[in-house]
Amino acid sequence: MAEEYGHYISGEWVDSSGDEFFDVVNPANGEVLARFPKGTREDVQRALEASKESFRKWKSTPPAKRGEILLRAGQILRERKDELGKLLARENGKILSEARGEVQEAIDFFEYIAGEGRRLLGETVATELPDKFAMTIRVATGVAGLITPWNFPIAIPSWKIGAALVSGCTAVFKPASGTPILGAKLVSVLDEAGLPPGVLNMVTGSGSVVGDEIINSPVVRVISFTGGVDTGRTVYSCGATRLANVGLELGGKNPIILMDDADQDLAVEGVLFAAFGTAGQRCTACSRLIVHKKIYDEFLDDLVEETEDLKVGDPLDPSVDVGPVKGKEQEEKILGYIDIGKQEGARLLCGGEKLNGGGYELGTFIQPTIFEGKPNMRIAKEEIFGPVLTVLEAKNYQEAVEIANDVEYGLSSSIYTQNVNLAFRAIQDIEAGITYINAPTIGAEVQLPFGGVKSTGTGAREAGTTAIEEFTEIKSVYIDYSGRLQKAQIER
Ligand code: TXE
Repeated sequence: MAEEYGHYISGEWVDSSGDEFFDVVNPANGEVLARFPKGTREDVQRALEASKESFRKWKSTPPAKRGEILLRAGQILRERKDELGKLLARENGKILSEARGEVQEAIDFFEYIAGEGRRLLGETVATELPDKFAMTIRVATGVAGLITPWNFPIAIPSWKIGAALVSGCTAVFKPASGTPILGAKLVSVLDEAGLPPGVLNMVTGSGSVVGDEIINSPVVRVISFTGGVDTGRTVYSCGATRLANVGLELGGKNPIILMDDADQDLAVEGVLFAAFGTAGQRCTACSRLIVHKKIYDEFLDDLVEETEDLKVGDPLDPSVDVGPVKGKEQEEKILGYIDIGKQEGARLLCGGEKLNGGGYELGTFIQPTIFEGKPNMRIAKEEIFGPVLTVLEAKNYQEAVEIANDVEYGLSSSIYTQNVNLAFRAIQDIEAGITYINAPTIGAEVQLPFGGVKSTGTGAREAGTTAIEEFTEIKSVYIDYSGRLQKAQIER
């Protein structure tokens, strides 16, 4: 019998006011892993009320104390890494090594952001008037609405929750309905670590009901959202009507540029990992490979051969390289793009089919697919979010960068070259929030800011030294101890 969950409100696991549930399904074999309530607007209001009630006390809790709870939670996650890794592989479909890596990312971030409890740095600033002192301090923004996608069921929630809580915000958290289990596990770990009731609340359910109630609530002062661009636009416009702070982390169409002097053996490994790791379902996945014409044919032969050797199967099987895509909807979307690629004249070099038979029919498995295409094709412009790589030829560096930048997204990017001058030029020229040199487009570390430009986001950066900027406001403070009225800028 699949485990049945409730919502987490005011420190308790409670029933929904409604009586509808949804199943969480293992994409590798259709196994029902758990049942969660389809939250109602009333459930969200209860969670918002709890967040609002606990905000004053939480924001005045010494930040070091707030950080200690996150540190404890990180330790508990460390102790449970094996159990959570296996569960994540079954819930999301990513292979076990990547699932364990994702749990590690949550551990790393909690341990990193806990330290912010002893920073939350401000500045002292010289004033223009005598006997007057000035400084800035960071203050918690307020109740946060945290909405997360299915591709990183514990890491992305940990980024939002960790930064919000250490900043002094309280929160209502809504995980994607495809992967709420690891979100629930993260919440229960924080509960066990001593998080006071009402500080963090979790309501599961649809984006159109639960998500919509959160983003439209006047109680929510900051919304942090990761998901698709279309939904991101909806979230942004709802937040804008209330002038709420909105942080968006959306899609990507991430390029790897391969120059003629690249270390090709290194590059093949990097492309395989970035294009087909997590079955291509990372916002930082490499979905475009731009290859210098001098090495194009030779590299492509090698890449196709290596790709055809990738083993697709059950994520818990240690010999498997690529797991299933996350469910029927994703599978149909990806297969739809493969058809579009064929129709618009791209040359299919390998893959291109759904895997059936031999147990594959129980899940949603797609062969790692490589197209040879042209920059103006839809498969070279639009986010497919699956194991589909489009290869493009460039005659030189200049053309490669022009192709790389000619999409609406700007999240991650990479160039393989031995030429240090070219590497630094690419760092300047490529329009992206992240650039790797001689490494693939995936593999961000939690101590650096994460986010993108153009349609990838709204400027907010998660993780790293900037993580708290999404959840704090700067207050400027002037202390006049002259005992007389002093007027800045005005002649005496
Ligand atoms: O995202 P959605 P999905 C891209 C990727 C993928 C596409 C759709 O291309 O194929 O987005 O994925 C909640 N108000 N990325 O369906 O629909 C929803 O319940 C408030 C890239 O996962 O945007 C879920 O919790 N909330 C991305 C979250 O928003 C709403 C990772 C994301 O759902 C809502 C994931 C609404 N009106 C997908 N509608 C990345 N950058 O990694 C939905 N939601």
